[in-house]
Amino acid sequence: AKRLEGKTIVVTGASSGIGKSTAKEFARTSPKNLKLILTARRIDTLKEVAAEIKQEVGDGVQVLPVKLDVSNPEEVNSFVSSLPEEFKEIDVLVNNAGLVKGVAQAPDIAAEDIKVMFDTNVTGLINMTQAVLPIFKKRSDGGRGDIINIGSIAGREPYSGGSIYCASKAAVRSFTDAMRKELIATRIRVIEIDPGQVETEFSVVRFYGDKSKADAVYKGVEPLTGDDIAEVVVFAAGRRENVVIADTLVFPSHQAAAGVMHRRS
Ligand code: NDP
Ligand code: 8X3
Repeated sequence: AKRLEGKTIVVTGASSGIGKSTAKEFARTSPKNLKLILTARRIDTLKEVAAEIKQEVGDGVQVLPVKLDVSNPEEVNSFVSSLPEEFKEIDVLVNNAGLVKGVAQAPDIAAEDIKVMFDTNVTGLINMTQAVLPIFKKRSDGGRGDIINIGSIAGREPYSGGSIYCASKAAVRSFTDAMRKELIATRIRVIEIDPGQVETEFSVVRFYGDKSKADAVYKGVEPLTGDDIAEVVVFAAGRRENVVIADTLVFPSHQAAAGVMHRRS
């Protein structure tokens, strides 16, 4: 917790699921002088998350909710310059915002779904990284700071009905691995955390708001929670500076691959 003291942390997609849990876990772990910048499209929900954090850990943590659509390059470009002065020195960027749309297979995948998945999961993550990296690179030793990218088992193991989502997460993985090599002469840590099945709003979004279809995904299984992944994110950020938790795959105990799940009937 001491290592995180005084840090400025950005979490994208902090209005729900893994991102919301991550924001709370940082606040709980290091409630002293932490500066949390919470971003997502739903600003009202972010404000609720900020209030919950304040209520839980008190005023040692400064929380700034910022409305930001990572798929909109103009919004990402103006993100850093529009931050209040005391929040500009970002130390940790958690690129978590992401989504899946549908289970359609080629040639029936809606153009809009393809676009939103790539614009958010890939281009959004890359643009956020490019916006924040100059802040890291100005620091000593060639640069300091953490980029923590939330990938997925889907990026390692493509499955039918998920071709675009899987391709988007494979792109995250390639971008992350290349960047770690590019930044080898710096103290910037490039970290990827790949969850297996986590119960969040993920499946509700996949099924365009159909809660019963989403619930069916988790029927008879025991998925991870957002908090489980949040603990891994905060652990990685809290290591000694020379320790890079470069690449982590996290399953619930009844999952062994993208499509290998033990289901109680
Ligand atoms: P949720 O749907 O619960 O949360 C997704 C978050 O991303 C929301 O806060 C949402 O906020 C935000 N988001 C979506 N689109 C945008 C956008 N254009 N700009 C900014 N924020 C956006 O899902 P999860 O918590 O499960 O997902 C988080 C990450 O984890 C994603 O990258 C997902 O791919 C990954 N993941 C999830 C797994 C799972 O099984 N749940 C497994 C492996 C990886 P808002 O709508 O307010 O913008
Ligand atoms: C989410 C995991 O396998 O449901 O990234 O696509 S999966």
